[in-house]
Amino acid sequence: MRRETGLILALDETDGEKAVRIAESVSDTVDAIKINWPLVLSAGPEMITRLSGISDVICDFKVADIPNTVRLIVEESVRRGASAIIVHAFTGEDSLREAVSAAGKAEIFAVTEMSHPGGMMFTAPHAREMAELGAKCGVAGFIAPATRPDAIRTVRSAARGLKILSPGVGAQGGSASSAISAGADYVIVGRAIYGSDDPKSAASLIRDEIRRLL
Ligand code: OMP
Repeated sequence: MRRETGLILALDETDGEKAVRIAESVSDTVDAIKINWPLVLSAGPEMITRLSGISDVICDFKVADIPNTVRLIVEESVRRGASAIIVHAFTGEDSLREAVSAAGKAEIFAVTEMSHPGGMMFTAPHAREMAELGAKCGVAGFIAPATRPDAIRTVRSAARGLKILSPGVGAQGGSASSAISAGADYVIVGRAIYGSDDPKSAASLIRDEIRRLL
C-alpha cells in the first residue's frame, strides 16, 4: 500500500454505483479504499475486484474466528483483489498466524482497540498485549483509534516500525492531525468523505491537514 497522502477512505456507502463514482473521484487523493460489510452485502463481493481496479482495497471484515475459517476468508478476499485484510487481534496467536500465512503478499492489519465508546470495555485494557502479539505473529500493522490518541501512542511504543491505521476521524469526533501526531501512519475516514456533497473536496481538505504534519 502506497503512502502518499496518509488518507484511507472507508467506503461504507451502500449504493454500489455511487460507491464506484466516489472511489473514482478520490482515487488520487487517498492511498487506499477500505470496504466493510455494508458495501459487500449490498453490492456483492465483486465490488472487491471492481474497486481494486481503481485503488488498493482493504477488506475490513474484522475477521474473528478459528484459524481454518480465518484462512478461508483471507484467501477468498485476496483472490478477489484485496491488498489487505483487517482481522481482530483478540482471537489469539493461532488465528493471527493463520491470517498472516493465508494473506501471502497481502497485508494483515489487526484491531487492537476499537474507536467507539464500547471499545473501552474489553479491547482497550488489552491493546498493548494485542499489539505485541500481532508484531510477534508478523502482521503488517494495527488499527488504533483516532478518538483516543493515547491509544495510538501505546500501540506505537509496543510495535515500532509497523503501520498504524487510525479510524474515528470526523463523524466519531477524532482529528486527523491528533492521530498523525500521536504516531498513526494513515487515518481512515468514512462519513466525513463519502457522506459529503463533494467527497473529492472533503478528502482534499483532510489530505492537506495530514500533509502539513508529514
Ligand atoms: P466513519 O466513522 O464514518 O469515519 O467510519 C469509520 C470506519 O472505520 C468504519 O468503516 C468503521 O467500521 C471502521 N473502524 C472504526 O470506525 N473503528 C474501529 O475501531 C475500527 C474500524 C476499522 O477496523 O476500520
